[in-house]
Amino acid sequence: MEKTYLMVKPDGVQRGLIGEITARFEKKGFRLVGAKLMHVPRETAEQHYGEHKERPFFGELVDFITSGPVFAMVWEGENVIATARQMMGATNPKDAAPATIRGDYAVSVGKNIIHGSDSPESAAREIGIFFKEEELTDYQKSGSEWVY
Ligand code: FUP
Repeated sequence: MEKTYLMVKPDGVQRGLIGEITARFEKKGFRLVGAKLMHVPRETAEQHYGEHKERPFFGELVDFITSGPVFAMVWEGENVIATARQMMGATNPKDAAPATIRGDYAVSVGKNIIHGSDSPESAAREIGIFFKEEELTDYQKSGSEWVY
């Protein structure tokens, strides 16, 4: 079963959106297998956003993600990587469709509420950056045969 890394960014935590955001993925039928509220160390943020190192916004991006606690999560389910990206909406909230998380709650690209892995490779990499194996829980939801 596929797993993805999702993270409510500091703006989402400050605005009290953890419950709203996690509720969407729960109701969709995905399974939360790991979660923690944490301050991201600067080195971890630089590693996480390593692909953007040369971009002009890299410094601001790292400053932002380390500016307050984030809610780090691992979700599991069929096609969860791509489906979570659809549920999040476009990176720039001005292009994000209504009924997506960014479409409903965000205005600017610098503060776009949520991060989600964009491929199986980045999901594996990001889960490894933020979680130890023993922090992930393997369990079945009762009645899950009706969802998957
Ligand atoms: P996403 O995968 O949707 O998080 O988007 P990217 O990996 O392309 O970008 C990572 C983060 O960099 C975004 F969430 C916001 C920030 N960003 C900017 O601040 N300015 C930009 O022009 C592009 C991205």
